[in-house]
Order: sequence, then structure tokens, then C-alpha cells
Amino acid sequence: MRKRRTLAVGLAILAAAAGVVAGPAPAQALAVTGLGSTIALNNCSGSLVRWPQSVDADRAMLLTNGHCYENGFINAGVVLQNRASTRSGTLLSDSGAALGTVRADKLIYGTMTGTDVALYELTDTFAQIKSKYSNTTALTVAATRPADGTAMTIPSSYWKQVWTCSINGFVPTLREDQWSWKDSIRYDTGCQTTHGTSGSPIIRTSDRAIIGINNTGNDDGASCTLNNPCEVDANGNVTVHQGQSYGEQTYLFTTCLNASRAIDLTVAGCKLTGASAPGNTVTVANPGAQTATVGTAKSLQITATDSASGQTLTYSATGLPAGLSINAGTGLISGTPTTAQSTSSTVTARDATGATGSATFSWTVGGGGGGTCSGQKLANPGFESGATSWTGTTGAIGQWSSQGEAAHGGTYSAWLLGYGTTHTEAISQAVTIPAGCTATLTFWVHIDSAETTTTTAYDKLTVTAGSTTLVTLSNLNKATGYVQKSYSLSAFAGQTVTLKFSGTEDSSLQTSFVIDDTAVN
Ligand SMILES: [Ca+2]
Ligand SMILES: [Ca+2]
Repeated sequence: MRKRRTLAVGLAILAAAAGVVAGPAPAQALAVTGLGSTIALNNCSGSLVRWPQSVDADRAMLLTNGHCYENGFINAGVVLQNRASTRSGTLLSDSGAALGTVRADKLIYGTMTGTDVALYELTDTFAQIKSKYSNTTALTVAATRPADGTAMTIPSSYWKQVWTCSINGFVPTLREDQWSWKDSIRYDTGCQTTHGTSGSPIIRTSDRAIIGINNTGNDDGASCTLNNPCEVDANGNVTVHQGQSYGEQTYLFTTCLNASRAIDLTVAGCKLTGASAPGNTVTVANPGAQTATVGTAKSLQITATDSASGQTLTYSATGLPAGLSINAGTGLISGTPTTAQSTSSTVTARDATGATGSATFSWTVGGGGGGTCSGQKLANPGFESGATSWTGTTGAIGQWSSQGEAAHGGTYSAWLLGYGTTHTEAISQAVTIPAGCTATLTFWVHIDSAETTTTTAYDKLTVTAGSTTLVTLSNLNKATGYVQKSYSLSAFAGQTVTLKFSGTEDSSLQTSFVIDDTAVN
């Protein structure tokens, strides 16, 4: 069995205590320089680290593996933050000499999921460390993911040995027992690190930046068990490479730094485990300015995309023209506009994570079927064209002045009833009230009657709009000359409605209803 660092740190310590520590030391592990700024821990290796943007007044930091956490392995999926700690270690010189003891008072961040890190805050600032320990400066954690083939060293403060090799690819998922790590760094054969090297920094040769953290290796050739990590590719295929060692990514830290250079899992784009949902991006395609017509069906398909695959989007909208609605499931806006208007709509698409996107666009809805609000909507309103445009008892329309019923305007009018016997007569015309308009029916009517009662309506004229009765006049309304009547038709905006003047006369005593100069405006 080749001794490795791996998760079996306890084993390594026991082995060290028993004096069987080294085994056959790897040939590469002969370096006696290159240990500068590493920190030897009681069970692991570590290093003194800073961020690219750290300043001397910031507290110094110690980086080791999550599985080197003093309170034991951190369960899969667990992230520890800001835990009090009394961790201490020995800061080493480049040749491995002890410079002194550094102490932590806080675990800033620790996890064994995604990556395998424990980051501590030391009681000293970077400036104090520099002052106390021979001008020692911290190793800088690189802000970018390392490239394949990068030349590197792995200095182990625990063993006071340095391995030299390069990156031999990345593993989509490295799995060991309950833990999984993403985008793990695979070493070439120069870095067959041993137990006890856990937590060693992976240092890029070119600039001595930390590009990863040494983590584990496959001891026995077993698959996905403790000390026997397996590689899982993007398709879920598992492969095992006995003797292969791996490290984990550390640039992730730098994606989660806030303006105070502190780890903040809510920072946008933070890639550390435990980061707030990275946030899908939902994009709604803007359909541009829309036009529609009152009374004419309109449909508009809204489309949206989600940065995450497999998301189901639900749609909502505000400010849609009256008469239109959006299908929450399909994003189809449809309906028949009822109101002439200019409006601005905002359509929002939301995915299962709550991510939303929206688009705002304008609508111009023109009045349809009758045109604009203002203006006469009736045809031949004064009957001067005879029966044109009117239906029903069109014989009632004529020039009646010679028979004692003068027109109100012009020479034509509609004279309903006046027989003195049982009759019904009616004239009607359909009229379209543009949506969004107010409209009023007006007409002039002259009622004369042989009825003398002041209490009983024997002969009637009922004016209706569709099924709605606007008024019923009768012999009780008889008067000299014409009077004008006025009734609102606004309730019929957006509709085509039939206006009807219907007269009924009983068996005796005539009543004449003479109508003229109708209008719907
Ligand atoms: Ca007339
Ligand atoms: Ca009568």
C-alpha cells in the first residue's frame, strides 16, 4: 500500500506516530526548498494565503483541506462558515524551518463538497506576519481556473517535502465515499502525493500563485470508497486509476469576495458550494410595438428562453389592452380588443427557480366597426332617404306633413301607429358603438293621442337597444310638438346593437308616435 494523503488523515497521523511514515518516499519528494509560506498542521498541510486584492491590514488566512477541519470530516453538502476556532500551525521558511506558531480564531469557510477546503482567519494581519516572521508574505490564490498542463509544485508542510509535476487534465466529478468534487485537478505521475499532504497548496511554478489544493488519491484501486476516489465523466461513466492523485479548485474563492474582500456567498457569480442560487437568466423576446383593432381578434405569441435547460416558464402580463389576456402556460396573448386605447404592456416569464425576465412594448388599439367615438353612427337618421337603412315597418317612414304629422327636420319622419285599432309597428337599425367610446342615442318624438286618461298607458312606444329597454313612452306622454329624448348607449361600447322603436296600440283611441332626427353620437 502506498501511503497517500487522502481523507485518511487519522491514519497518516497514526502511521507517523508509529514511525512508518515515509514508506518509499517518491523520488520527486526530495526538494528541500519551496516550502516558504506553508503552515504545518497537526494532521495536515496548509499554507498562508491571500487574495489578489488583499491588503496588508487584512487578517492573514490559513488554507487547508475541508477534511482537515479540527472537528472532523464535514458531511457532504454541508458548508461551514464563521465558526470559532483555536486552530494553530507552524509557519515554515522556504527550507522548512519553523518560523513560529500562527493561530486562527475563526473558520471562515469549510466544505468537502464541490471542493475540499477549510479557510481560517488568523489572529495576525498580513502586515504583522510579515513583521514577525522574516518578511514572510502569503501565497496568492489565483483568481482564474488553471490551464491543463500547468507546471506546478505541491509543497507539504507536514512532510517538509515538495512534489513537482503538471496538471494532467480535469475530472468532471471526483467521487469518494459520500463526497463529490467538481472539476478536480488530475496530476501527472510526478505528484504521487502521500497521506499527510492533504491541504498542501498546488503552486503554479511560473508565478507561485496557488491554483488548487491537494486533496486525495486512489490507494487500493477500489471504486468510489474512502481513500479510493473514482472519476465520473460527464455521462456518468466511472473509471478508477489506482495510485492517481487529485487536487481541487481554489479559484472558486475569488468568485465570492465582496468589496471588503470577505467570503460572501451572495456575491453574484459566486461559485463556492453554498452560494446563493446562481440565478437563471430568463429572456423574453420583445415583440415590438403592436397594433390591434377593436372588435377584431388579435393573437400574439410571446416567446422566452431560460439559461437553464428543462425549465418550465409561466407567463403573466400587465397593461394588456382590454379584451386581451395571456395564457400562463403558453405565453399566447389573445382575445378581441374592446377598447380603443394606447397602452404599454409588460410581459413577464418566470421559471421554477423564481428567475424572471420581462419585455415591455406598446399597443395601439384603434376603434373598429364604426370608427371613432365622435360622429353619427346611424344611417339615414332623419329618414330623409326614406326607408333606407331601416328595417321593420318601413311603410311608417314617409312624408306625413300633409296628413298632419310634420317632420322635425326635413320632410321625412317615421310615423308609428295612429290607427285607433290594435296594431304593432316597429322600425330598427343596427348600430356599432366603437369600443371605449361613450355613446348616446337621441331622437325627437312627437306624441299625439285620442286617449284622455292620465293614468293608463294604453298605447306604447318602447325603445330598445338589443334586449335592453331604454324607455317606454305612451299616450301619457302626449304633447304638442316634438320633444327630444336622450339615452346612453355607452354600455354597448365595442358591440353592434340593434336599436328598435316598437309601437303597440290597443283597440281604440289612436296614439301616434312620430320619430325624427335620430342620432347615435
Ligand atoms: Ca326628417
Ligand atoms: Ca289607443
